[in-house]
Amino acid sequence: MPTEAPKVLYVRLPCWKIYPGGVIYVADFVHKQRPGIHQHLLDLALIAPSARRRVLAEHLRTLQPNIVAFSWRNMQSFGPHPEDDALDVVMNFDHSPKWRNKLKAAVDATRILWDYAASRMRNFGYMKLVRRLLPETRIVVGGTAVSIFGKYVAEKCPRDTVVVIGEGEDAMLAIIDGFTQPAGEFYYKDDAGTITHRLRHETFDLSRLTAVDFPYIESIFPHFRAYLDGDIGVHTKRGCPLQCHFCLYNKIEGPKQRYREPAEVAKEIEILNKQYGVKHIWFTDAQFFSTKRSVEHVERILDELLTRKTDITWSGYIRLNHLTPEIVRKMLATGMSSVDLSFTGSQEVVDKLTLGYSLDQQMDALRMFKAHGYTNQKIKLYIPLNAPGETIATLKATIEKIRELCDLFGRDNVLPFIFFIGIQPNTPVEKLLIHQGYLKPDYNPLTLNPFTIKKLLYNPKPLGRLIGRAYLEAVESTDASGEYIGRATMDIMERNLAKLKPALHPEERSCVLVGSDQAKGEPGCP
Ligand code: B12
Ligand code: SF4
Repeated sequence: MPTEAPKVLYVRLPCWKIYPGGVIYVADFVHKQRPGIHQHLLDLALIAPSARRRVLAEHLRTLQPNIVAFSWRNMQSFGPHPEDDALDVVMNFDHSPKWRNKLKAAVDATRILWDYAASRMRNFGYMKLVRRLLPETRIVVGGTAVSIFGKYVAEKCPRDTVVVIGEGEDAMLAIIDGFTQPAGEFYYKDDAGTITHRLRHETFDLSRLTAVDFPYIESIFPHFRAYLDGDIGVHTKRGCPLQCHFCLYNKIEGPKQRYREPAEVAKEIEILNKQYGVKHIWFTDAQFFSTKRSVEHVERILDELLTRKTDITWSGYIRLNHLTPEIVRKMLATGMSSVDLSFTGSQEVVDKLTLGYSLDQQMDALRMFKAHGYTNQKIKLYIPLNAPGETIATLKATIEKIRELCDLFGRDNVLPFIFFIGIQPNTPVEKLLIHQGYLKPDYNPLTLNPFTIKKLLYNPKPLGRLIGRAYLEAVESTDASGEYIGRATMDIMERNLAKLKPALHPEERSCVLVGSDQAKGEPGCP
């Protein structure tokens, strides 16, 4: 490493346009600790695909950085939902009664798979370009994708690369300081290609994350203003002590909740709002409201926002435990624009997925919203449809509860999101499905085998077909009516479930369809 202050080029790897909050927190922290260091942020998400290599090469030649630090957000992005065409493709391939649609889905799937594989190869290609043009430069890779698949990235990246797992502020600072006293968790591939792994021993104190110095960020990130008319991600804490079956956020961020100073969070939002005209904030915490302590922490942030009279709307993933009418009023008064929560209408499924709350209490909290200042905020329900434990009875219970919510908030405001569990590495649900033989113990979560990828989007028989057909019918009908696809899917499912007769063995989840579909020889739920 050189003796003068190193120059750092951050490269945000391509993904759908979304504010690069993670790497901005890292660069801001480094700047505050080592103001003399020259940093620059290049966001490849905003550069036309055909120009990305050229623009990166130009930056490398012009800036001659000593450290090139990549930020990689999504690697295994299959969690299809109605706003992602991969859901249509999987549904058509598996469940369309029309061969033409199945065939088209197979062709589309090949295209999506190619994009998926090619984007991964291109990302490693950018790292290799750095190694070729600047052989002495140290490469660093961080971000949520590598936090999950760090070992894999370490195997594929060039020599002398540090692959940072989880939060990156202290790890990056230690690398910039010469990497003689490393911090954080990382894999390191040395010059000989040997990979070593360091676990995190220290705790990063989140109160060190003071309000981002946006004028500085703008000075190193020419594309900063391109994000200001959309959602800006603001982090208030890290960690989640809960253990929902399908989730690995608690592994990415750790199980212990750590907090930023409420006044600093509010100041960050105030600057974004008043100096940069930002109107919408997404709180990027694993869960914005979760434990009792975290709710108290959020309340302090909301109080600060009220004092500062910010004019924003906001959203974030929330649970509805520990709310009081007072907090609800503050949430709405500070501009909460939607209630985004995991939802199933069956306590049995809540318990099977170890979501750790009472459904009755969740419904009471939603009624509390209605009673204390609710106007027309959207109620977005992320439904883990057909998760392990789902039965016809639980599905009917979910439909019933959605109906209740439509009566409460108005049909147009309730948005059931057709979401399936994406099986993620090292989660309890993955272990369960390996144990049940659904997945092979040595399956590769980053496989390019379309049949395994399809399996990772968990929607098994027999209910899978019922849901799939309802979804496909909803797509056709909503094209014409403009109805929200999730609501239409639930309606069609309700209609089809009403036609079901219990099978001979009611304890099995199988069912027999009576009525029009059966007349066409189409078993609704084989
Ligand atoms: C909030 C969130 C969202 C919000 C984002 C809202 C917004 N406007 O920002 C919404 C709901 C829109 C969303 C959408 C999606 N998301 Co999301 N999301 C998250 C979540 C919960 C937090 C991400 C975040 O912003 N964290 C806060 C910032 C501060 O932290 P960070 O980015 O991780 O950065 C830190 C470290 O990673 C590291 N770091 C980052 N860059 C760098 C660079 C260097 C050099 C270093 C050293 C360190 C470093 O240091 C940072 C600070 O400590 C994560 C899960 C999680 N708990 O992390 C999933 C997550 C990132 N999402 C994921 C996915 C797949 C998606 C979708 C593709 C889902 C879908 N199918 O549509 C979309 C894609 C969106 C897009 N445009 O790319 C995956 C990605 C990983 C993977 N499996 O490949 C995650 C990990 C969830 C999961 N399934 O496990 N998401
Ligand atoms: S789903 Fe939410 S509450 Fe559950 S473990 Fe994940 S982050 Fe925590």
